[in-house]
Amino acid sequence: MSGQPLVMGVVNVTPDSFSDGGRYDDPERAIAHARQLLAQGADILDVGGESTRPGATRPLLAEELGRVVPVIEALAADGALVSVDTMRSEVAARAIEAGAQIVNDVSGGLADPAILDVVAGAGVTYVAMHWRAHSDRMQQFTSYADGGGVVATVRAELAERVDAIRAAGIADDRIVLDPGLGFAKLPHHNWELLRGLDALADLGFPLLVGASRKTFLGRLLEGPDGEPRPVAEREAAGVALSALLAVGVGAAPVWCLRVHDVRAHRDALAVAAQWSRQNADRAATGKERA
Ligand code: PMM
Repeated sequence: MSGQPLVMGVVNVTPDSFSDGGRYDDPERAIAHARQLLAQGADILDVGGESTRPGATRPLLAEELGRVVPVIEALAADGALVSVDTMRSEVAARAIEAGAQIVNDVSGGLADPAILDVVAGAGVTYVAMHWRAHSDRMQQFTSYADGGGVVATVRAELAERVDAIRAAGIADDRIVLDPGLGFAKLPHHNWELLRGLDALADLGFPLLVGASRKTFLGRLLEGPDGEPRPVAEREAAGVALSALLAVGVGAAPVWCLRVHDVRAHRDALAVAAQWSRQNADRAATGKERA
């Protein structure tokens, strides 16, 4: 592939996020954690104040604002490239004022369509993820049988979002798409999407992938008792996946990986880069590098 994926470090300022719930739920702790991710090589810091784990209930608007705005202000003042992980137009607007340059909307504009106008007006980058319903009921919407399978259906539903995003006036070079791993998906759907990224890349936009610590990895590593591997013990599987995606084994290149442990994923990308360099050298000279 050409170039390495960017690394987006997750900064969840939430008491109940499924991957790191409650560890960074006050702004001071979140800022300290985010600075650590930056020092480990995060290209983007993704600051979110709403947990989207399966079954989660939504915070009040004021709660979400109180969580993310001070964190974004501090990180933007540091000079970091900050994205705000929100589905709310009001939060997106305040986050942009505070210095966010990317709006990461897991609902792709479905939860609050006015978010598209906010993004268009500000001229910032917009990440549109594949989404079907809020987290308290999304796992009721895991049927992809009617649309030709999960890859074709997600592609078609993302294409519809692109139409709405363009209609709101967001420029093509500001749009990023995301398959939405774990959102209204069964474990096998996530694997099919990862193998079918080419079909999504074919829509013509950069891809962001968020696999880090998700349930489908826990299911892959389930124990003999049938219990999924606990969240805190899924990191290595996610790191292996990042290396594969970076090398582009059978799938389209990914523009950005959304991860929790930035250092571990950076290491995976270093291995992938070396691997790709050697392959390129071998192809060019027929020899291996010493
Ligand atoms: N996953 C989560 C939250 N935000 N944003 C994008 N663009 N893509 C994702 O896959 C995504 C996201 C949920 O994971 P977390 O609770 O670990 O943050």
